[in-house]
Amino acid sequence: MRHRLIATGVSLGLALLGTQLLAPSAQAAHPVGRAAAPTIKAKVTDKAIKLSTSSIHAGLVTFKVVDKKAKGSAVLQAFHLHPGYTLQQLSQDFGPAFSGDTAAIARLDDNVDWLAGAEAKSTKPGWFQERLTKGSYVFIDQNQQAPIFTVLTVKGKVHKRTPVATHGKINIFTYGFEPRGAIRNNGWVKVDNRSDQPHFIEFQRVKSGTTRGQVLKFLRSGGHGQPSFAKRANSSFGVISPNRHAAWKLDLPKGRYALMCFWPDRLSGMPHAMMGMVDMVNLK
Ligand SMILES: [Cu+2]
Repeated sequence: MRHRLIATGVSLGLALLGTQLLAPSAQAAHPVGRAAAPTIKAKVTDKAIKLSTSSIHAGLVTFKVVDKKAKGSAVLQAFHLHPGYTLQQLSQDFGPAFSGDTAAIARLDDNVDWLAGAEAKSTKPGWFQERLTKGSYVFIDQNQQAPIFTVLTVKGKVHKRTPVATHGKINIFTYGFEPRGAIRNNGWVKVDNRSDQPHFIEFQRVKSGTTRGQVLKFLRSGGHGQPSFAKRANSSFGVISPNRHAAWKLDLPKGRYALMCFWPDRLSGMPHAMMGMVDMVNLK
């Protein structure tokens, strides 16, 4: 079972020393009828993240993540920095935060709007849909150490666009997930962070009958090696801030999955999963 930590940010500062991303100047919105959300393709290679457009009007946007790396999957992550907090500061806070430094965790939680993301494998793209308002958004690959990022400029007033049809929902609380309705193994699910901290979701397939207790016991024992209950399939949904929601497209085999979050806790410094943020769901 993977314990992926977000290490990318550690090196981000090399590229954007002292840079601060601020909202661009206002631009008049064009009145249009309600349309489907536009799709931005994000191609992740070992050297760059390329978006199919560098600017878009505000509103719902669908992201299609394509993994073109030599090896390993790509986890695209979108975020927006609050004024006064720079990519350099973010990059300096990542390492300590994932080592349990609660002051660094609090800065990551309070100075960044985490706007979800999705994992793409070489064999299948990742998809997520998010409502973006005017501003500058940074995209990184969680699975990459190199200082690679790109920026999307979102302009104008929010256009009303039709959301994707979702099946079921995953509500996120501190510290747990509440899967609702029939979540499909191959389809869109709504994700709603109703808690007071950022979280992400790791889906890990497990053998049928595996219990939450078994998964927790394994994690708390240090999570070494491959547990007997684990199966191969997995996917992850990016970090999402409190009071935000998004949609995520699952493309996994039917079966039983453990849902876990390893974001560091601002009170204890521990990854949330160690504090019990593990739940089970059956995908049909
Ligand atoms: Cu969490």
